[in-house]
Amino acid sequence: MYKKFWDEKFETMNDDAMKTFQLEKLKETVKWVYDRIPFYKKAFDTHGVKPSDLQRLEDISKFPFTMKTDLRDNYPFGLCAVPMSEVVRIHASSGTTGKPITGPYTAEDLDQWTECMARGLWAQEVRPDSVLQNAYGMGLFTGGLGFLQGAIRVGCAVVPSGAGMTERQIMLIQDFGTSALCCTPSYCLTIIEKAEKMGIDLKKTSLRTGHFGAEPWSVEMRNDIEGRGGIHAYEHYGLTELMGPGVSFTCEYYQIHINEDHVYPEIVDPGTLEPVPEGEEGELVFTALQRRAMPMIRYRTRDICSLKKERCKCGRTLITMDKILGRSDDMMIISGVNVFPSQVETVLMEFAEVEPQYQIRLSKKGYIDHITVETELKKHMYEQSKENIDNISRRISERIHQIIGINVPVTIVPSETIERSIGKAKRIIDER
Ligand code: DLL
Repeated sequence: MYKKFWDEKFETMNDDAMKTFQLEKLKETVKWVYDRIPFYKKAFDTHGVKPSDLQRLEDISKFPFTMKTDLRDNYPFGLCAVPMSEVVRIHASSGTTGKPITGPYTAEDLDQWTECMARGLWAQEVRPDSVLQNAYGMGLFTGGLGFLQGAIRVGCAVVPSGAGMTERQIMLIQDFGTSALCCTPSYCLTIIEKAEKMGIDLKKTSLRTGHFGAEPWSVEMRNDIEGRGGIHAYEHYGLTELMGPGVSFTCEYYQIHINEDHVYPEIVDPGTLEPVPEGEEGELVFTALQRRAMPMIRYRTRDICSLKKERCKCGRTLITMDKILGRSDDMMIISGVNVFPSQVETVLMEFAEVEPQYQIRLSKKGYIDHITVETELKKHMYEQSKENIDNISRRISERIHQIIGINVPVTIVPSETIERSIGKAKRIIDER
């Protein structure tokens, strides 16, 4: 019999003990950065706070935020607290503009990250007898090596297939008896679609679990993946600035548990930057509790979600977060309404005729911003009369209006014209 939890002590720690642990680590961390990183010393001094001002957990709100721009301004290693001789790995996120965000790790940081990954994978049924196919991009991206390390620590058989070469992924699933597939949800859809085209039913393979993350995806998308892939679709969340994946993970009840002994979460109002009451939506902010190379203090993730401290049936006491609605950078304001691509996805996925592939195109007509949603139909549906197709796009448009409250034309594009993703799907095409 395998143990139920990877790290029972922390995963089931009671609230008071966790708070005491977090306070101790927070105190250490703010002192660590203040003493070692000129950026933080200046930021704290300008803000009029000292490490000794942190006496209770709530005192963290006295400290200044750290932003992506701070990382850019201090690129590549200005926020690194240790000499390069103590750094053993450097990851980076590609970033859409300018220089990447760097993520240096000491040996101890790597070990803790690995523990966080093993903890998540263990919660998700991965065991020494599992065959885990890791189709996250290997390289600077934290997804590939993060999952690799965690899986090695669990002791399962790892197939480091990397992202892409989809037919080969399917061959490996069949030939190697893959039971666990790790990739982005959009890449899993690409794999499922390809398998269906090849006449292979993934439900009849040894595949049992998916370990998805790195991009927003709706519950409806998850249901689609589970139904067509015959798997339980688990989730991971994280970001390069904090460690990569490993910040949080779902249990069997789809609750996203945060490794709160490693990262201290807060939700703030993105406008006022004041903390919001528990359960309310806002921007997720994290402070690293145990990192040495590049510990972030109150890092503004730009991810919109909420936190819940409820008893979970799985027995873990780790605080949970809701599914990420989207990044505030991806939020569109349409006729005064705030809209995230994931909300459009939720509506699209209500329609059985629609392929789970879409793009939101933003363009300019004169001075006016114009938005269209482009999606595909299931192949046999697309082969119908133009009238039927127009009818479907009108119905989707009406439903978007009903649910989200915005008027958006929906264009049905020919099958397979939307580029299939092998990593993070690009949902917004901004032509303005
Ligand atoms: O995407 C780390 C990761 C790899 C997480 C593999 C999970 C699995 P970055 O490239 O730095 O790191 O991108 C981080 O991706 O701020 C979110 O906006 C988004 N993101 C990550 N996981 C999820 C998720 C990795 N489960 C950014 N749901 C984050 C929604 C996610 N968004």
